[in-house]
Formats: sequence, C-alpha cells, structure tokens
Amino acid sequence: QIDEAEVMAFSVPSYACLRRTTLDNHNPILTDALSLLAENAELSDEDGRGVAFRRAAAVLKALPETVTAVTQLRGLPCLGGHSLRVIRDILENGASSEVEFTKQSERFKALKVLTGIFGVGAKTAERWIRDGIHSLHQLQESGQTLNRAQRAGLEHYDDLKQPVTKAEADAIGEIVEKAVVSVLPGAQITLIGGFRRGKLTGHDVDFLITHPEEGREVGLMPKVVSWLESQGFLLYQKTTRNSYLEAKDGPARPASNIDRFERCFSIFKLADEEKRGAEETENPPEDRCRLAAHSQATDEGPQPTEAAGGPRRWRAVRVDLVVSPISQFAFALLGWTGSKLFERELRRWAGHEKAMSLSSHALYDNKQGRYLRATSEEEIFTHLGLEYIPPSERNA
Ligand code: DGT
Ligand code: MG
Repeated sequence: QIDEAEVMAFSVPSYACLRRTTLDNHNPILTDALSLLAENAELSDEDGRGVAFRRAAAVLKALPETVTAVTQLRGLPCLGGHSLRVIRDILENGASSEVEFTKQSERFKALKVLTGIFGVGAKTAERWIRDGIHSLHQLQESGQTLNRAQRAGLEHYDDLKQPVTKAEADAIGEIVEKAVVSVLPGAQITLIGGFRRGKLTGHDVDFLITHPEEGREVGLMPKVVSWLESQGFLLYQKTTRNSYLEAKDGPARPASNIDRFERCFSIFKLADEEKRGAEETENPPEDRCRLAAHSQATDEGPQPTEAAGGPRRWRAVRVDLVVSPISQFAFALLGWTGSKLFERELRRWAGHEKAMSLSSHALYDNKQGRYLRATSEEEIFTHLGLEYIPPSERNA
C-alpha cells in the first residue's frame, strides 16, 4: 500500500523572500505552536532560537496543503530537529507537550502580560519578574517607576490588547490624511505594515508619509503631531527625529536595520463615530459626521465607565507614523510592509547571495561600491535578482 502522505512531498525554497506566502494558512495549529515557542525564545533573550522557530513556522505557512504526517516534510528547509519534534508531537498526540508546558508556565504568562503593556520590553519585564511582579495588579501595587509610555500603556491596556480592525485602520487613515494635507498640501500617506499585506486585524496601524518633492517632508512630523494633538486625537505620542544623515555610521553603513526616519509612536483616541464613518453604515451623514473625540479631548484621566457618565464612545489604538524623503520611499515602503520575517529574509538574501546591503533607506552594492536607486518596490526586487512578491504574498 502506498503511503499517501509520502506521495505529496512538498518543495519550498529556503529563503522566505523566494516564496509566496498568502494569509491562507493551511497549517495554523502547527504554525501557532511554533510561533508560541518563537515568542517565548524572543522574550527570553534567545533570538537565535526565536528566528529558527519563525523560519520553521514560515515554511509551514507556505505549504499548499495541511500536513498530516511528518514524512511529508522530508526535504523541506528550515525544519530543525527541535521544530520537527514539536510538529511530530502535535501530529501524533494532538498537542506538543513543550508548547503546553510553556503556555502554562508562570514565567511565560507573566512575560506575556507585562510585555503586553505598550512601552515594556522583554528586559524590563524580566527585571520585574525577578522582583516578584507577575501581573498588572502586582505592578500597580509595587511602586515601580513607570516611564510616560508605560503609564499610557497601562492606562489603555485593555483597549490596546483588542485587535485593531481594518475599518478602524481606515478611519485612522482618514484622520492622518487630513492632518498631513492640512500641514503640507501634496504630502501623501500610505498604509503599511500588516494591513498593507491584507491582514484583517493588527496590533497597531502603520503609516508612511512622504512628499513628491524631495526635502519638503523635513520637519513634517512635529507639525502633523501638533495638528493631531490640537484636534484631540492623541492620547500619547513620542516623536523621534530623523538621524540618518547625521548619524556617525550613516550612509557608510546602510545595512543597519535600525531606523533613522522621523517616527512617531502614538496612541490614538478613536471615536465610535469615526469608526462608523469608515465602515460606511447606512447612518445618515448628519449622524456620523460629528467628531465627538474632540469634546473629550482633554480628558486624560481614567477612562469613564458606564457608572460615571454613560458608556465610553471611543477607544485607544496604537498608531505608528513614519516620514520618509521621496528618494528613500520605495525602500521605506518595502521595509515597513513586513512581515518581520520576510524583511529579515530579504536582508539575508541581499547580504549572503548578492553581496548587497538592504535597509529601509537604501540598497548598497558592495561589489560595485555604490548605492542602487529605486523608485518602486519592483525595482528593488529586480536589483536583488528576485521575482516580485506583492504585499499580500509577504505574509511569511
Ligand atoms: P501587526 O501590527 O502586529 O498586525 O503586524 P505588522 O506586520 O504590521 O508588524 P509591526 O506593526 O510590528 O511592523 C510593521 C512592519 O514594519 C514590520 O513588518 C517590520 C517593520 N518595522 C517595525 N518596526 C520597525 C523598525 O523599528 N525599523 C524598521 N526598519 N522596520 C520596522
Ligand atoms: Mg502593524
């Protein structure tokens, strides 16, 4: 009898940027398990292991069918012994003991809760856990000093834990567009990150802002932020300046993936009315055009509960804004569309296979000793000797 499973052996290139990975994942149980182990590794300062699990998960995401037996995976790249053990465990026993153990572990649960606070990274969470802090309640009772970001993160914890929908992303897009054209007519905004890849939800909303005339974008971010603040749209913001040109390791080290664009990490106050506007409900226009966010704009205190003055009519949403000069726009667009693993693999391909250095600012050809210009993502793929992969197929 033929082993049916063995008949459909898959073939997958080892670089994620050579694969087309849509959101149509046929192996969510396996990829969720491997992603959880990746997350645990990343939270435990074991980035190497994290990447290995991410790569393994990404290979499974690219398969055209559901895996039913480990034998089908023969010859596939990026599946190390550890990942294969986890996969086998799930296929044979219905669950991976390591994944279940990790999920239940107090340490992992505490790391998840604490790093779930905007502004809290793995190192801070680790330190708090060592001090016996495992929950939000314990954190609040501990008297730990929180920075401004962390205070905002804690205050809006429940809202920010809630996935952002595409309708909310579009509503925020309209607001950002209004802000941007108000302070610099002709400036353009593009939705980037997961939503550009076609995801229906995200942990935040990411926008790239530019102007078709080089140089006009300089100083744009503070103006956009002021406009948004004056209209009561921001619950929190931190803007970092563009330091690409002035940085010591600037253009000479283009491979650095530390971003030097003008960037704003923010928390938006999105009114329900604005959300509905984006969803195009049958509501008559006079009903949905009220910009109610603004009446509550100065309310920075605890969020009103039903008891204290009726239900809240807004929610907090994480929004990232990035400003790029038009000359770097294609690189910024490619670099900020993700997925994170796809980006990592693009840079690995560029470095290892093409002797080039790719960043969100530029592409440098080490052999020719010069930068390669591009005005579109397609051109960058061509420079890299890659077939063009559209955003919807970069979900590695
Ligand atoms: P999400 O928001 O969880 O639904 O998923 P994404 O894919 O939107 O992830 P996000 O928002 O963390 O980042 C969007 C993309 O932007 C991500 O694929 C990689 C890129 N990115 C994020 N932060 C940085 C950064 O600091 N520098 C650079 N160059 N890229 C970044
Ligand atoms: Mg995002």
